[in-house]
Amino acid sequence: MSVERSVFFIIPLLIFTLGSCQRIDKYEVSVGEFAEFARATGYVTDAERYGWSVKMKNVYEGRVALYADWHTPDGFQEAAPDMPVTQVSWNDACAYCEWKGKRLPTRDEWHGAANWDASKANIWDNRTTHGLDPARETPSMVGNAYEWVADEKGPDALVYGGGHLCSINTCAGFVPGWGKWISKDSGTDGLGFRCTKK
Ligand SMILES: [Ca+2]
Repeated sequence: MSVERSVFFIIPLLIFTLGSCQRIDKYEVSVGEFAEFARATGYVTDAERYGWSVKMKNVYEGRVALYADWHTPDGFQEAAPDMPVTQVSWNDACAYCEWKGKRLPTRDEWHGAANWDASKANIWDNRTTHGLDPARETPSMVGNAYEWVADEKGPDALVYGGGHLCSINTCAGFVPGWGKWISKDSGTDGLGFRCTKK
């Protein structure tokens, strides 16, 4: 194959690949990144306004935890900057992405990105015992924090993918299409998000 002919085929492939890579942020938003947003804007999250949020016991059960917010997801212990930010509502997630000049991905976009890197995204973490991992140390969209996506329906919005509390028998097992509608102003200690380009 001549050089010209090779370039002709390679360039479109690169454009497609880069475009796919950049579509959705590679990592969940971290506590440190969210802190930067809060400092710059003075933004107050829903959980901070309420003075409480939900701490999950397992994938099915949660309890009210006083003073639980993104600083202290369980109400007591300060979250490390490299951990995925949690105790953020859909409203909070939208505000952060907007500040970054981005937005939440839709369910279809999220699903597409997970499929795009199926070798990583669909591997079950099977690390359900030790809580969340740092945002930049987990290759899996399906594992670690659950994630808000843009889809909304009245007072609710969609939480998509799996999370660290899921096992092979819960959250529809390996299927990255598991989703749950919950109130837009609520959060848990295992629920975060990632943004995508507008
Ligand atoms: Ca995740």
